[in-house]
Amino acid sequence: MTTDATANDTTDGFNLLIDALKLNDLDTIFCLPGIPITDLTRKAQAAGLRVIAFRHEQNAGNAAAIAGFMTQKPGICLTVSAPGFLNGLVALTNATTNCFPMILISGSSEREIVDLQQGDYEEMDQLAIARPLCKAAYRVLHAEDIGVGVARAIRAAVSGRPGGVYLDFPAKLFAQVMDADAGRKSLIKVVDPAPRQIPAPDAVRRALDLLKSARRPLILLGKGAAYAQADADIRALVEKSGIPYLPMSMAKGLLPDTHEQSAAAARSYVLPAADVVLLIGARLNWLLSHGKGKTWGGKSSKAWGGQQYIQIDISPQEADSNVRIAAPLVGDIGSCVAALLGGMGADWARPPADWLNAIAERKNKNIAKMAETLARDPQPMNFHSALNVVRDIIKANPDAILVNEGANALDFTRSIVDMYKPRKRLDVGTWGVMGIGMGFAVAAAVVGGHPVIAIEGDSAFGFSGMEVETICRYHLPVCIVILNNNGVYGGADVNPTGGPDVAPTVFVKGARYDKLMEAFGGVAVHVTTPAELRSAMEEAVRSKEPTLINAVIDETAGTESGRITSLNPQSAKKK
Ligand code: OXT
Ligand code: ADP
Ligand code: MG
Repeated sequence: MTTDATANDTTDGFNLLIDALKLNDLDTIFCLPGIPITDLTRKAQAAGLRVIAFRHEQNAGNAAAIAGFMTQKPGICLTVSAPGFLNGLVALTNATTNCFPMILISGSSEREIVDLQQGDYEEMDQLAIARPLCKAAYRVLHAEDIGVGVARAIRAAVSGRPGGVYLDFPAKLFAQVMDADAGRKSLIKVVDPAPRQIPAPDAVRRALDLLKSARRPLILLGKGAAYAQADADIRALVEKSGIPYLPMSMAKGLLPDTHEQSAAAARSYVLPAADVVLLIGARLNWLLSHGKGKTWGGKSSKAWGGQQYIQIDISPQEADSNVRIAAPLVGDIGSCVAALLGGMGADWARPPADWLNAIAERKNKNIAKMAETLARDPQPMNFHSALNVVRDIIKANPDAILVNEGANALDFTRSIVDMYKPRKRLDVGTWGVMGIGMGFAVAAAVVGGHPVIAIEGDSAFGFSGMEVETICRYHLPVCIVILNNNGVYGGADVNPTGGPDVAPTVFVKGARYDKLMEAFGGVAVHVTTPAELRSAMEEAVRSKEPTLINAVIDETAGTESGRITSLNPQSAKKK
């Protein structure tokens, strides 16, 4: 240990940082130790914090980000300097893109040497690099400023639109000693870090007037709605209004997917057909065709764009970012939804029956078609027959948290596996980024308190697969199912030259990912049928043992890029 601050009347940078986190109820650190933060991780553990050490900083960062999403408290990620910092930065930027609150704290080299570019150990001007890639970035140079630095980071992460914050701690800071009493007094317990933002009454009235005028209204729930933890009021708004709703991927389960007002199974019908759309914590970005594009999936390519929008968002700059927003409602979702509910009155008329009937007709047709597909038992197993099992397991265990990444593995899971409770589906988010899997799974198990089921494409898993060791080390109740189709989107591509190299999307055929779990003492299962998958998953959920199931899927069952094939330049040209 490097600190001399053993006397009762002094403290140091290490202890002040730990105390500042504890004072603000930030009790978990996701990290990867090394110079200059190794002692910090030890001391934090000794001080009673939960310290979860990873094998790669990106996974620790992803864990912090999703812990932030699940708890509304900034997740803390701690890394070493330059390379560790850069590894964590992808997760910090992804968190910011997704509006998840997290704080990346990185040790850094000596300012004097970095600024003169004299070649310090892991030299890098980290603050300058982080600043454009996250919501806010601060450096602390003096022990007496640690309290302020942590307080500013917390406020920046969770107030307004949540996001990622970088805190730069030069190595020398940790060992700085100061008077203990002065140190205590320098710390700040942040009061009301994410203040409610009450929408203006005229904005509420405007929104209600527009909603009332709709003939074909639709509510769109985004992951902001899931983050806001206003679950009861959101459900009350949907049910009192009688308006059909569509959940974005991570908003699934905000109301049970089996809810009669869910229009998820008629998605490509309702989006172009709706006349007024109420967006709750969802941006009109690429995932919603920018509010003017075409629906996805290839079959229906009907353009949409004639809608009028009401948009609830905490960011006053979000409205009009893609199309005109007729009624922006700026405020926190809890306050906005409560205000709408309060203004609806007892005489609120439910949407016209012809709209509801038209949706029901499409929805029932799609559900029947899905049931038919799910009932098949092809050899080899395909995405549907495997995910039919996962669907049943989640239905029987609605508290389980589902982590999901891949392309086909992602898209099929989203539409096949119903969610029943809020914030139970964690996935690739706004960027469609691969590599969140094991970081999310670890954090979900640590802060979620329920079994975790990670449904992974074999490519997706590879980005964070080494964290299987972390899952075993902390003995976490995580069941990983690898939908193994031998590659990126599938394994059937061939090298057109006939040369010895396989095609770029193809992996080793018949790879046994279960052996990776075996190496670290977890439960490893190899399955080729739905029945085997079912019994392995049931046992994993029952036993809560770290489990990896290598599920062999027909290598021709997927499509290029899953549901978003049209985003490939080549495919777009072909259309
Ligand atoms: O209405 P229609 O008829 O259209 O039908 C829809 C619904 O109505 C219906 N539905 C239902 N029917 C019946 N019953 C029920 N309950 C029901 N629910 C729905 O089903 C359809 C579909 O519904 P959905 O999904 O709601 O609607 P839709 O139209 O698809 O929604 C549009 C979108 C855009 C909102 C949605 O598709 C979406 O959210 N998509 C996200 C896509 C995404 O993010 N993909 C990940 C990125 S792909 C690519 O980038 C990959 N990479 C490159 C890479 C990345 N990403 N990152 C990094 C760091 N490096 C590289 C890589 C490497 S993916 C990838 C790996 C892939 O290989 P893997 O092995 O991992 O995975 P496999 O593909 O499995 O091999
Ligand atoms: P999705 O991908 O599910 O459509 P997005 O990430 O695009 O969701 O949108 C989330 C939106 O929610 C962001 O615009 C963000 O500003 C907003 N948001 C996040 N938290 C809150 C909150 N507590 N109150 C209001 N808006 C919020
Ligand atoms: Mg695959």
